Amino acid sequence: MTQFEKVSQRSVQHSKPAGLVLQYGTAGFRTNAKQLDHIMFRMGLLAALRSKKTKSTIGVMVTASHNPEEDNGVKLIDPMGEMVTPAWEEYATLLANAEQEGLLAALKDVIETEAINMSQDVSVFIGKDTRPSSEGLSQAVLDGVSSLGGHGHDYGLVTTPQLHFMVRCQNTQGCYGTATVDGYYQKLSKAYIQLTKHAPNRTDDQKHLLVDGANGIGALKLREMEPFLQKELQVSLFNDGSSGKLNFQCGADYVKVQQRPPQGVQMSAGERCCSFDGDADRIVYYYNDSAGQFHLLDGDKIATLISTFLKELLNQAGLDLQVAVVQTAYANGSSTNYLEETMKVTVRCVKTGVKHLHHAAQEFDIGVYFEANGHGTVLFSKAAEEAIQQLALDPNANDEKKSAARLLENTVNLINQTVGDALSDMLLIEAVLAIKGLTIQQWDAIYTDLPSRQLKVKVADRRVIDTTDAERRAVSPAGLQEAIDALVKKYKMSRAFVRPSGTEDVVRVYAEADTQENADALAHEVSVAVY
Ligand code: 16G
Ligand code: ZN
Repeated sequence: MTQFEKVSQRSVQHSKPAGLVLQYGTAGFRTNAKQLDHIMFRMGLLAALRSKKTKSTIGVMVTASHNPEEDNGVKLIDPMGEMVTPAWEEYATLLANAEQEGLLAALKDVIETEAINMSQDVSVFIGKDTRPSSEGLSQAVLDGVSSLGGHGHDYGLVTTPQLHFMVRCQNTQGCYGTATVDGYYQKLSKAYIQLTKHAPNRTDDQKHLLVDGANGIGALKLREMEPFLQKELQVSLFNDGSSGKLNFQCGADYVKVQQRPPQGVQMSAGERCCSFDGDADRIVYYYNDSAGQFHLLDGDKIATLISTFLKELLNQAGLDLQVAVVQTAYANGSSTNYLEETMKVTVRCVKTGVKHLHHAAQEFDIGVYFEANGHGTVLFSKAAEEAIQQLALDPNANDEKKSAARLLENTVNLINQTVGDALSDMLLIEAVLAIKGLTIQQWDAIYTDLPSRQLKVKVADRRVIDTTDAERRAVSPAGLQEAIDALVKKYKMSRAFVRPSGTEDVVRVYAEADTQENADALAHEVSVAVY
């Protein structure tokens, strides 16, 4: 049987419902799990082709992140552990939507366009989250890989960032770490323990953190990692999946959108808490003050804490490396202002979606990127990593510089540079707070968020809205931006924008102003203008 006959035969067992059309969206395919079997098989095929093309290991993660438990989805991971390149997102959509009888032709199209050598070996890493549907769907991916004669390595239950990490380890021959879950824990925990040595005399209270695992994979993996941390972090884990439903009234997305603590977490005043999302690539922190008021520390606060820490260390080390922070239009105006005016850090604003932030961050020596929703990481250029390593080993450097360089070195090792990672970000934040001797209240007080409001508006066709300037201005329909400008002028310290969602059939509205009432009113008025 030829390869193509095999694909044809197997694809019948993963047949596509006629007429169903799905897009490889901002973060891969995502919809009700019942509609995804053929997509998974076909993404197995595509991953096999991408592996042949790049002569590298490719990753396929089965997850729908913060979506409800009934949904599922799939993301492809490129050789350096980053998200798959945009041209291949198009092939993904092409393959996904080919009717059953057109699948082989679509496949051959990709092979021809990309001039793929079909005798090349295939290596694909596969992972899945804890959804009940993930098991069957990841089998469908494996089926796709093997019908093109490929070898799929199934990592089973892992977080999305763990799979990204392992793909990078594999393709860099171990330079980045060992491509196993234990290798991941070892690398991160070693760096974390080294960093916390710079914060001696921490009390057990200071080492204590409440974690909301969103009833997902992050909870499982945090339990596994705990022994590696040698009590330098003492976790009380809630929503660990033992009874609650995934992402239901808990998790990072719930906390950020609802601006309230998750269900099922017992927090006392001032206690430091964080929430992961359903595949553990996002994190937000929060606490209740003594008056019972809830305070959220989102991606903007995290980016500020981390970039400040890095900048201080670079100064101490005497290293002339540029730190930049990449944000989206959703970044709170106070954070941008603080970073630019007080920290004198370069700030870049890009379109929503991790791939845009990641890409922009690659342009700097050190690029810190975070979406306000808590997805983010730090990228170090090769030159920056080398400068740090050299200084750490330099026999002529003075102790202060050397010590700063070693801290930077361990920081680099603690960060998952492939993608935002709740476990890695959590350890970094805990280490930074410990080293700087900051409580969560002190961190929160670095700047005060402007009150903001997000709304979504259902319209007949959201694609009539087109934006520019990193989604901060609408270019169509005619007159909309002028209307928004006029509304914004009515309020102090105000800003507002609209953009079509990339994941839902809605238009999103964002507004901020001097008071919560004004932010609410402005958001409401703008949504009326959209409608
Ligand atoms: C996806 C993106 C996230 C973005 C969100 C916006 C990735 C991995 N995830 O979840 O970064 O914030 O979409 O959704 O890129 P929206 O377009 O519906 O507002
Ligand atoms: Zn996620």
